[in-house]
This record gives sequence, C-alpha cells and structure tokens, in this order.
Amino acid sequence: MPSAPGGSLLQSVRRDIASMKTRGAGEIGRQAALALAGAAKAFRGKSLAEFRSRMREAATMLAAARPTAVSLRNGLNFVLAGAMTQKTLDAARREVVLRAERFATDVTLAKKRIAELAAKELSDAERILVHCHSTAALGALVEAQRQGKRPIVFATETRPFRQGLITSRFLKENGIDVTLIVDSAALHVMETQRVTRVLLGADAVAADGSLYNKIGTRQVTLAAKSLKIPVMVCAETFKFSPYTLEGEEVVIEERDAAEIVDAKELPGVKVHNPVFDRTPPEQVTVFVTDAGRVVPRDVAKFIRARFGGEKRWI
Ligand code: RI2
Repeated sequence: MPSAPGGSLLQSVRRDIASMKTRGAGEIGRQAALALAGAAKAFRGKSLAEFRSRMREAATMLAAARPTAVSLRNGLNFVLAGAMTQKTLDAARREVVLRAERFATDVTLAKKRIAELAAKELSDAERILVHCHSTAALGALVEAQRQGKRPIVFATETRPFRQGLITSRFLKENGIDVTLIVDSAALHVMETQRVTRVLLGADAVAADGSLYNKIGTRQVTLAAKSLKIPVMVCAETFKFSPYTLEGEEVVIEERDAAEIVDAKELPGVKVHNPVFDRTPPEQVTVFVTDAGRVVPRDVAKFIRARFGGEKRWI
C-alpha cells in the first residue's frame, strides 16, 4: 500500500526483512505483526471494507519478503483476524493493534518457556553442536549456563550468511564455552569432539514432522543420525505450519548468488543459493515447543490442536 499513510513504514520493514537486516524466524514474525499495527494506526480511510483490504494487502506483501518462515504468515494471520472479525472500523483498528502487541509478547514468552524446557533436558557439561543462529535454541543454552550446567558448544559458521558468527559472539558474551567451525567440519567435529547433542531452531515445521531450517541442517542431522546423536529442535508453536495439513508444500527460499560469490570472480559460472532445506522427520529426535515436547510423529496432531478451525486470511 505505497500511497497510504503507514505505507513507507511497511515498505521499510519489508525491505529490512527481505535484506535480512531483520532476521530469525521469530523476530521477522514479530516485526511484521507490529508493522501491520503501525499501518492500522496510520490508516486514514473511513470504510471498514477498505481497511480490511489494505490490511490484507499489507500482510500479503510482508509475508512474501521471506517465503519459508511460516512464523511470518502465522503472526500476520493472527493480527489480521482483528481486522476481519470486528464489526466497526474503530474496533477493527483497536483489535489489530492489540493482537500485534499480544503476538509480540507471545514471541518473547514462548522463547522463555522453551529455554526452561530445553535446558531441563541438557546434562552437565554437554557437548552440543549448533547450526545457524536461532534465538530459541540459544535461550536454552543461556538457561542451562545459568543453572550451572556449563554446556560446551560447537557452532557452525553457516555459509553463506555466516550467522554462526552471531551465535558464537552471543554465546561468548554469555560466558559459554564456544568453538566456531566451518560447516564441512560438522561430522568430523561431532565424532572427534564427542558431541552428545545437536541443537537447532526452526523456520517451519510441517505436518509430517519434517523440519525446514537453514541450509545445511539436513546434512548436520544426517551426520548426527549416523553417529546416533540426538537432534533437539527448539520451535515455538507459531513455527508449525497449518498450511501443510492441507498439503501445501513449504517453499524453499532462494537468495541472490552474490551472497555466495561476486559474479565477476567467476564469469559464466552458474551459482545456486537455496537458503533452507528440508530435514525428514526420522532425523529429528524431538521438537521442544512452548507447549511442551512434541515428537515428529505427533506433529500433525499438534498442529490440528493448535490451529484447527482457525481461519487464515493470507
Ligand atoms: P529463531 C533463521 O533463519 C535460522 O534458520 C534459525 O534456525 C531460524 O531462523 C529460527 O530463528 P534466517 O532468518 O526464531 O537466519 O529461533 O534465514 O531466532
């Protein structure tokens, strides 16, 4: 909605999400929900129908910024319901703002709950491999450290965006023993450093129990399976995809080749940059959610219980 008041806020939030200035599945959901509330406050029209259509347009545009993370669509649908179910413009605007604030609070609370539940599962001095930068997963490590469990962490660099550096810096700042490794060292390090657990976040969890997470997750979890190392995934309820219950496939986002290499260095060479992959359910041991532990075979039931009957607008 470029010409509407609030349009420039929406555009700048969309740009920051698309460029990964704002990143992490939970955070982009939170920022998008709040941006929708900002647009609702700035709406100057007089008709409820126009408000609804502007809100929906804005939500569709925000959701398209990162197609894999279902947290975006789940958060936006939750907020949009405020516009779609109220009977007057004022009530609709109020409800959109309330819902956005509630979603933003829920994002924080869910992470806190997951940190408590996941930390409980960790033993003292566990040797843990992490991939990418998941605030949900890192919360568990910080909580374990707070409880005196002293986890020992190996963090993959996570090419091409190198979120492993953010992870390593964060863990170091929180007093946690961390070692950075390149992605291709994962299997070797798991074996030689006696890693006892792989800990991950999620961008989307599908009804069949498969996990969509940063590219390389599938290799890391396959390596873990080959060494009989358990894989624990920290995933808030809003990372589970109700769309997949109806058979919709999770889209794997592809990003600019320039994130991998400058085209001038390799004239004529094709570069392919998928940034997420699908890990099959048999490579995940457990999802730790804000509503408790969920094993892959129970994911469809979990999604049905949480989202069943809810109307979705985008
Ligand atoms: P939290 C990230 O995606 C990573 O794949 C990470 O595992 C996932 O989002 C969840 O992050 P990207 O935005 O919500 O770096 O746990 O592409 O912070």
